[in-house]
Amino acid sequence: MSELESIGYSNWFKCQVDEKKIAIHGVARVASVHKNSYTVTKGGEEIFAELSGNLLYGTESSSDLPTTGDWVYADFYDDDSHAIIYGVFPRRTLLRRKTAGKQVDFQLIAANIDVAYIIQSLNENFNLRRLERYLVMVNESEIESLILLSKCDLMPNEEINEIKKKVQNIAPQSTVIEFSNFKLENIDSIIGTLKHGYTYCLLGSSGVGKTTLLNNIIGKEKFETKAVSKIQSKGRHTTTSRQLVRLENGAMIIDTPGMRELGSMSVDDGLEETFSEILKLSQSCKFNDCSHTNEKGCAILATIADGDLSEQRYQNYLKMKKESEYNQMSYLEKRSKDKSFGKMVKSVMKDKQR
Ligand SMILES: Nc1nc2c(ncn2[C@@H]2O[C@H](COP(=O)(O)OP(=O)(O)OP(=O)(O)O)[C@@H](O)[C@H]2O)c(=O)[nH]1
Ligand SMILES: [Mg+2]
Ligand SMILES: [Zn+2]
Repeated sequence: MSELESIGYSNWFKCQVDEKKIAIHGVARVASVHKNSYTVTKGGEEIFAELSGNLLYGTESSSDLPTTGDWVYADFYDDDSHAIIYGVFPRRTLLRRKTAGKQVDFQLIAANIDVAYIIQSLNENFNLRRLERYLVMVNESEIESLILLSKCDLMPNEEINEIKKKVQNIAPQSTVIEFSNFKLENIDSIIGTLKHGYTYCLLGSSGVGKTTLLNNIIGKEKFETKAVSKIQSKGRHTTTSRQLVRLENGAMIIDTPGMRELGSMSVDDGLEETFSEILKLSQSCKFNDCSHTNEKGCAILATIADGDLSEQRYQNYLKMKKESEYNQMSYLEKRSKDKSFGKMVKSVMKDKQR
């Protein structure tokens, strides 16, 4: 296996190669993103990198610029001490969220992730609705998800089991593992889910214990293999940027800064997958165009009435669906909508003045 293959350069990416670019450039993976620079790796040391002028000034959307986990075309200089990036490979998966504000703009979280670890702490941070939001974001990109409940040292077992049941209810397909960074509980089970050549991402609010978990994983790995890799020994994972870390066992993990709030997301497929039982129910409503608000024969309302579907979960679904519909409109669509809204307001005002 080549060095690139060992850091995730699979056949999928080889098939996406741009023949013209590959003829004149090398290939590397983005390990971290900084304000005006990047680091990239070919499997060994991280290499300082900058964007070519064309890429920097010729790119229309910030979403087309490299993010952590991206595969890029690059030239290397002075014994691989620095590099220039010329282009970004198509992404197999992409984690992104809508930025605050009216304009349709996305903040990229990471690219080419195979599995996302969604982390919530069992004590103060636990929130099913927030978990649903993360699941939707992850499902939208066909990334597998695993749910980790942190700080289990702070909660009695019975309560943990109650919470796990609730989580399993909204995410029947996902594996759910409770763990403690302090007591090192289930850290080995988590390490057991990390596979060679795969890329993982730690997601969750600030303070849930993502970085502590990563350090525990690295620490355990070092202990068990008694080998220290160059990247790991630097051991500085200040979580202000997204950093790709390569483990001894060949898995890669990206730690991310905690997200304050998870903005509305561009979703649809993700919604359908996360709320699949609601979608299924809607197919047995009596009327095809059922709005699930007051119709007789509405399967969703009946299920809520029976207590088999939580009203809150349904409301969260409706809210996210609305957000998603708005987000899926293009910028121009939104502007014209806002304009016609403006016109309407004006004409209403005129009518009033008459
Ligand atoms: N009780 C308890 N506290 C923990 C555990 N894991 C982490 N903490 C504490 O939680 C705090 C936050 O941990 P971090 O690992 O920095 O959290 P993070 O998710 O990386 O946060 P950001 O980088 O801000 O996104 C620290 O004070 C940790 O000591 C745990 O298993 N149990
Ligand atoms: Mg952190
Ligand atoms: Zn209905």
